[in-house]
Amino acid sequence: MRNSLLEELEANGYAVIEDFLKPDEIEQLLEAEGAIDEKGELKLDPLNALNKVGHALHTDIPVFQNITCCDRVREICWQLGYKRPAVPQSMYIYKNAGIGGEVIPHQDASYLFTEPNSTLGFWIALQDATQQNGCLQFIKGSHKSGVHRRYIRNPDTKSEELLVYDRAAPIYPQSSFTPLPVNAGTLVLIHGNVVHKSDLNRSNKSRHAYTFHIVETQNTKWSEENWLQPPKDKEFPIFYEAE
Ligand SMILES: O=C(O)CCC(=O)C(=O)O
Repeated sequence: MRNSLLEELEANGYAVIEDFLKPDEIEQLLEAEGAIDEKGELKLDPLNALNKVGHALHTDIPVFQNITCCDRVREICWQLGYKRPAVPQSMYIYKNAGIGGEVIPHQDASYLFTEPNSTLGFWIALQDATQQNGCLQFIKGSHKSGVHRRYIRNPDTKSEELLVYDRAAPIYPQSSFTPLPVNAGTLVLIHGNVVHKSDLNRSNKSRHAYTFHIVETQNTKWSEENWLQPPKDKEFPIFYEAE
């Protein structure tokens, strides 16, 4: 692992670690979601296939739990200075061939807000992610511009809308995004404030990914306005503690 990880993350708002997963680990995660056959083809009718599955794979499914709390993840937490990170959520994103939906431009901290900001996404490609099948795209350096809007529990408790944005969606020009094609097994670290998105998958190749987030718990407050809250009187699972 490189010493420049923190520098890369601080400069761009994301950092790339190739070959983070070994081929047999990729296979285990692909098989655990059961939607593709041994040739890598989708087993289901694409129209019935899922878009994503969440948010407790890291606690409820052993193969995902093993990757989420593996030594390589702990090493990254250590390198980036996390003291006692928790994992509030995880997701398997399918982005299936021909139908995989667009993920609109957003900052993860809009949804998983802490004070001070500590949200970090771990996004792992389980299949090659290309410009054709909807790889991630980033506005480099946008993590330096604060959190642009938040998705919160509606303070108007009489409203039928339980969750609302506190501001309108900002407009980000397409020309400001840099596509990030990566091979299967690559880990992309995503700063909580960096603006990113992914386009529709119009190609004939699916683009599966496993992603989870960490947040610091030491001297850091998880917002009570976040849509996601830990079970009553419990913390989100802690997978690493600095000595
Ligand atoms: O996998 C994707 O296409 C988008 C993932 C993403 O934006 C996220 O995990 O925050």
